[in-house]
Amino acid sequence: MITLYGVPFSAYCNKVKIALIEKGVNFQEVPTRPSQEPAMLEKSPMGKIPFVDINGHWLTESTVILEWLEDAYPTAALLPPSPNGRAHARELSTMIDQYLMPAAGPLYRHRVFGAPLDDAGRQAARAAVEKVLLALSRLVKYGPWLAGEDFSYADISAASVLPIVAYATREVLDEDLTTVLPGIEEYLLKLGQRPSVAKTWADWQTALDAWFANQQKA
Ligand SMILES: N[C@@H](CCC(=O)N[C@@H](CS)C(=O)NCC(=O)O)C(=O)O
Repeated sequence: MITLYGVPFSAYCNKVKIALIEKGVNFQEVPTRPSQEPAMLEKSPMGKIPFVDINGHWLTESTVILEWLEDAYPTAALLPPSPNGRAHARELSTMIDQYLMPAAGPLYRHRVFGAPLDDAGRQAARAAVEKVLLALSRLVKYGPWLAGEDFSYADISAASVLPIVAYATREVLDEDLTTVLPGIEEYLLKLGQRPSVAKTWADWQTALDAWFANQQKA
C-alpha cells in the first residue's frame, strides 16, 4: 500500500495521483499541507508536498515518485518506448512543472489563498505564463497525446497544471491564457476522458468548492 500525502490544490500532488491511478496501484491519500514542522521534515525534508510512504520508504518530489512508479510498475508504461520519445515526454513535463506552474503560482495563490498581488505582479505573472505557453506551443505535436502516440508524463503534467493555469488566468486576468495553445480544447476533452484525470479534476473542483464555502462561513 502506498500513502500519498498532499492536497488536491497542488498540481504536483495531482501528478502523483494520476500516475498511481494509471498504474492501478493500491493507494490512500492523507490530506497534508506543506510545513516546516520537525515531524513533517522527517518525512519531507524540504517541507513540501507531495510525499509518499511506500511501505515505510519515504519519497519526495513528484517526478522522482513517477520515476519510482515507472520502475516498480513498468506495465501501463507512462513513457514512450524510444529514447527520443522518452526524452521528449520528459522535456515537456519538465517545462510544464518547472516553468509553467511556477509562472502561474502567484495568480493561483492570490485567487485561492488571497496572497497579495499588485498590478506589477499581475503583469509579471502574465508575461511569464505567456512566455512558457508560447514555448510549449512550439514543441507540442498532438499525436494524439502531448509527446506523441503514448499517454505519458507530459500528459500527466499537462492534466495537473493546465486547468490551474486556465482557472487562475481566467479569474485573475479575465482571460484564459491557455487558449493560445493550439488544439487545447480538444486535447482537454481527451484528457478528461481518462478515469485517472477525471477523478483528479473532480477532487480538485470539490476541494476548491469546499475551500470557498468555508471562507464564506468564516
Ligand atoms: N518539485 C516539487 C515541487 C513541490 C511543491 O512545490 N509543492 C508545493 C505545493 S504545490 C509546496 O509544498 N510548497 C511549499 C513550500 O515550497 O514550502 C515536486 O515536484 O514535488
